[in-house]
Amino acid sequence: MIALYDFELSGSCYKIRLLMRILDVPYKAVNVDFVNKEHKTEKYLKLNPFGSIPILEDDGLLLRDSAGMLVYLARKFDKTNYWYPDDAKSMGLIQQWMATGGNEIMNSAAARLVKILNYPLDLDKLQTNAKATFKIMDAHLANRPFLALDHPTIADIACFPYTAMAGEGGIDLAAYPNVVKWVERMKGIPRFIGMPGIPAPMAHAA
Ligand SMILES: N[C@@H](CCC(=O)N[C@@H](CS)C(=O)NCC(=O)O)C(=O)O
Repeated sequence: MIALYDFELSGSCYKIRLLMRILDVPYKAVNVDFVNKEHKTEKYLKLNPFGSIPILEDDGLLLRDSAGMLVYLARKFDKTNYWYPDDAKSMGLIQQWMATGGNEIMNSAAARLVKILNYPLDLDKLQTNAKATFKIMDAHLANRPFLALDHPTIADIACFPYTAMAGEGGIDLAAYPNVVKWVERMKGIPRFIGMPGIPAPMAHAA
């Protein structure tokens, strides 16, 4: 069975929990004591020398990056190819937003770490960079429902958590109304689950 090295408050881990829930993939969660830096211990650095979570283990395969995991899970378990269609155009569009989710939007993740775990990082700079990204996303979402295609894909999942939780990093999403609507649209996905900081709508609450 798949093992996900997981921490409840991690938006990166949540990306994987969300897709596995949507695709109904059974897995075992292994809780990592992130606050006490268990992911930096020898045991975990053997699994992921980059010292981050999530880590996913499936049948001898080890994956250490959420984008790689989303691709792997969608390709392996989504028989309809809905979440990661395999034509060239869709893949290009999806990959570029997956990269945004792993790069620019992580400014929002880091701002949140400063606010909730006192990480010694430049909050002002992180917030400024995150806001610049949300401004671009807001313009992009003005005339389309989802980031890459006309339906949700793994690109939306990659960008979702740290956008939805921007407020926890001191960034007010109200300035980006199309982003706010997209966040709500994401919450309407069948089988959607939330996490602390991203409440699921009542209809989906387990
Ligand atoms: N590229 C990685 C990065 C994930 C990431 O940044 N994870 C955070 C937790 S949400 C982490 O483990 N950071 C290491 C640390 O802060 O010590 C991915 O997307 O999986």
